Amino acid sequence: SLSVMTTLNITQLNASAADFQQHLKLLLAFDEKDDLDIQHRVLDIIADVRKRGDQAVMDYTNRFDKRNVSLASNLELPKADLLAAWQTLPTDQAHALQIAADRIRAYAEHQKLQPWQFTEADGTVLGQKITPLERVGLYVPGGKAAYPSSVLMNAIPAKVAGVDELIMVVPTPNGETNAMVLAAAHLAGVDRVFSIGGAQAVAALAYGTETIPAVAKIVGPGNIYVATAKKMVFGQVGIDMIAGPSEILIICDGKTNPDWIAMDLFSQAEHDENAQAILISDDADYLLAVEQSINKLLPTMERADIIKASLSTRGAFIKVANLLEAAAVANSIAPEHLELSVENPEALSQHIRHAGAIFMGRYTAEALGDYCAGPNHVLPTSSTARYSSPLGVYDFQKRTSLINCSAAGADSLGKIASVLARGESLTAHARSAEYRIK
Ligand code: HSO
Ligand code: ZN
Repeated sequence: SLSVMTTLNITQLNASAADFQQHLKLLLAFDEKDDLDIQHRVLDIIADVRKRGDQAVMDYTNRFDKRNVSLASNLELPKADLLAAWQTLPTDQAHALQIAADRIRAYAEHQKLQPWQFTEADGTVLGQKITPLERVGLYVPGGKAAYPSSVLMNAIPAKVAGVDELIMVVPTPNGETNAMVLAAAHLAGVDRVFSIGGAQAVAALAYGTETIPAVAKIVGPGNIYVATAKKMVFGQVGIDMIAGPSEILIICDGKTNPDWIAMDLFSQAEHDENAQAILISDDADYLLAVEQSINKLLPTMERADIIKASLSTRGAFIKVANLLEAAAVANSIAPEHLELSVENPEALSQHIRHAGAIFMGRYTAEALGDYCAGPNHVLPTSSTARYSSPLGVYDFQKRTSLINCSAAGADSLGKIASVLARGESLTAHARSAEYRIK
């Protein structure tokens, strides 16, 4: 059959147009289907796992993953399988995983929250104690979107935080495991792996079954069933952010090789039809040059269909008057990834307030951050960078307040507390404080 690659139509916006903000809003709008049907199914699965435990998990696993498990202990992958996966990995892959893991770990070490305390004049000591979470669950999707890099990015910060037991769940449809995912789990120090997935895995981790231990927090990406289940068990356990489709925003001053920028846009567009890749420049001719690069390079891409769908529905080129205006537009987008492909990225970054990660300068391809630069690739999407941060060691650490009153402190603070407690008509509070007044 004759297939002709038609040229791509990318939305073109001009930041000085009167209706720019309106258009931008439409461009960013993304409705994750709020499917009531899915919610009901997930709710049923969670209730069933709570009620029937292992048997429910086995039933769903056999049904959805086409398995034939009749003994709950068979849901666990032996640790030897992880070691074997690591030992039989092709050497170039093993080497690359090892370097990536080392760099992710070294970066994470810098993120560790430290305990602190200070002493007041009367001897009262106030402080904050830091404790790792005891047990954490890591969801890893099965099939195509099973990224070994995501195993490293989620597991390593947890282990650096000092989490006692890290439990991975990964669906193995038809019993097929992904060697590189298991090797990454071995490298990252995952403690136990269960070959289960979907809402049933999330429910099992949240509430525990006879075989699967309950965890304090569940992290990791998943499909709509997994995301829905995570939202539903939130409160019973902690969860990480719910990741939306990948996003990249590039600000370029028109002096980077347009092929590089086209490929950087592709790199996130290839994740998903709903991924969002946007280019901002103060140079209209440059935007045209990148468009030409896109049309030249697109037919060479393995995932051309996904890239095309993403760029034509959610991609955009935005012309700005200058780089300051570019920074303002970037802040209103609050992208997951922001490339500053400009002469002086330091100066421009001073004007950036909202972004999950900033990639500075012409050499810093966002893809390096996805794998091995060191910082986490689990980042806030869908403008949530306005209020949230990359996944990090701090997400696996808890803070506990410490108060140690001296006798003098109990005296002076007791008088204050007494007044406030009586103002709230809480007499036991008042008297408890008053007993300790000299
Ligand atoms: N860019 C993705 C992470 C990833 N990329 C994994 C490649 N593999 C997060 O937005
Ligand atoms: Zn990526």
